Amino acid sequence: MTKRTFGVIGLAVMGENLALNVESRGFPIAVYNRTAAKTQEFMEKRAVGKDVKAAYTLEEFVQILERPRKILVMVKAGAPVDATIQQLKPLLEEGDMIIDGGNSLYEDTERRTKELEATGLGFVGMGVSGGEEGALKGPSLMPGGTKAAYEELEPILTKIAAQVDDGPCVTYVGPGGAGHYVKMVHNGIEYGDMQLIAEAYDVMRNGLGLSNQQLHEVFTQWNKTDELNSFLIEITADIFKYIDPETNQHLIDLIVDTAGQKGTGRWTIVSSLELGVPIPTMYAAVNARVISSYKDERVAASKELPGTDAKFDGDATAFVDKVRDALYCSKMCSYAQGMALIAKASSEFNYNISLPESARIWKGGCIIRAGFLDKIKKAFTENPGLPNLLLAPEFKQSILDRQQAWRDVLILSNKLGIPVPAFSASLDYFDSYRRANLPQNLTQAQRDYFGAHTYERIDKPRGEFFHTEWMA
Ligand code: NBP
Repeated sequence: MTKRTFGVIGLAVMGENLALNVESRGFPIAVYNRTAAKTQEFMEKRAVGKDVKAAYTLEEFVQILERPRKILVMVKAGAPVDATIQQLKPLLEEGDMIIDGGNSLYEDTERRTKELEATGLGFVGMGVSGGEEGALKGPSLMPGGTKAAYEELEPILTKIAAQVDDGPCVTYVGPGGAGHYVKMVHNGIEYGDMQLIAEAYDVMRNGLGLSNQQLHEVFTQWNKTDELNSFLIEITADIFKYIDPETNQHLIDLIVDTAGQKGTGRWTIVSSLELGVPIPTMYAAVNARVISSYKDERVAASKELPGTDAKFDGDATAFVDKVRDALYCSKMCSYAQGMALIAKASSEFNYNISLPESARIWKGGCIIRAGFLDKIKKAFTENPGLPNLLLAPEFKQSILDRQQAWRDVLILSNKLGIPVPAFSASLDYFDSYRRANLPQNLTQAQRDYFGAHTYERIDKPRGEFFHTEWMA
């Protein structure tokens, strides 16, 4: 038997599909899963006639791989990744490489990279986005870690990744945990996008009174626009037309309004707090999922805490365009926050991440894929030192042209009592960022008053600190 070019450990939905993707590009593969029955099932149901060899022990698995061994670990993030690495390590030889394609915390990836590089092995922490379908047909890949290992893997990764007009959706992101960091922020942005779309839906459904059919038409139309064309808008349009075969009703109306989460949104927020980068849109999105989970309390509170009887009495069709503008403005703010977070992490952790490349590899395959990412790529290519995406000429003009509509949507939502936390957080971000003066002069005065924390003065050079005995 010829030795296998690529090995995959972990045959759940992602591992299976990535394995088949690699095989379909002409690379002989080996597979292994902790539970042998799953391996058997995969071989019988999905690998028939394919160049796949199953191994039932890790010893057998490493023996059938050509050297240097290239092993993709696609198991549940956290302890299972460490357990798998510890079992593999004694079986590998210098130059072999492990790729962790799970949603691992970048700090874990940092630790694992150091540990494996110290033993002469390569370690690539690779964010994978695109879900089941992307894994099979072409995901967005965000690999970081051992550079030499990435170079060995590049011919395979560039073939299995999604392909867009300017190349495959993969690049070497940076050392250590850089790949998983960018994947984490991708997921934070995904939370933001999904929440913003949910708010647009709420305003249009419960504020303007649009039907599911009308919402289907609106999102279909939005998906044809330069600004909003994206995977998430496309699937949203589909969702509004889906009829539940059991009840013959729109399925969307039958789904319980509590959103789950697996933790990458929370990690993004924790990191942003540690690095001191404001990402209020993503924070609002995570909080919105959390409060949605308080279903029983909300149902009880809805009987105790009435809002307002106000109704929308304008032209719904015209207002839909304002909602579209509010969504686009908020989205620009959310991506501005995400890119700023990546830039800060890159300098703090010496990741040397290219912002145009980060935007480029999200153009295809992943959940946040959108036409608009090309504009982000261009903005950071034209001005690598851009302090904030909102200052790039195109984004600046887009937001200035739409800001009144955005404010009108917030005014209406507040009037009707419809919560729009991510729209609001985005507008507050915009209004805070664009203001030369904020009220934190008062915060400083208070801090100095009760804690002698000192303050700087506008009529003295920055860096000179003053304290006042306020009680005197
Ligand atoms: P899961 O996250 O559900 O993990 C299941 C796999 O982990 C099985 O192969 C299981 O083996 C293995 N495993 C577990 Br659990 N504990 C193990 C251990 N101690 N040692 C060895 N193997 C162990 O699979 P998934 O949904 O395919 O996701 C895989 C990774 O990709 C995750 O990190 C996930 O967050 C990430 N991801 C998922 C998606 C998605 O759309 N699902 C998208 C992007 C990234 P067993 O069969 O023996 O139990």
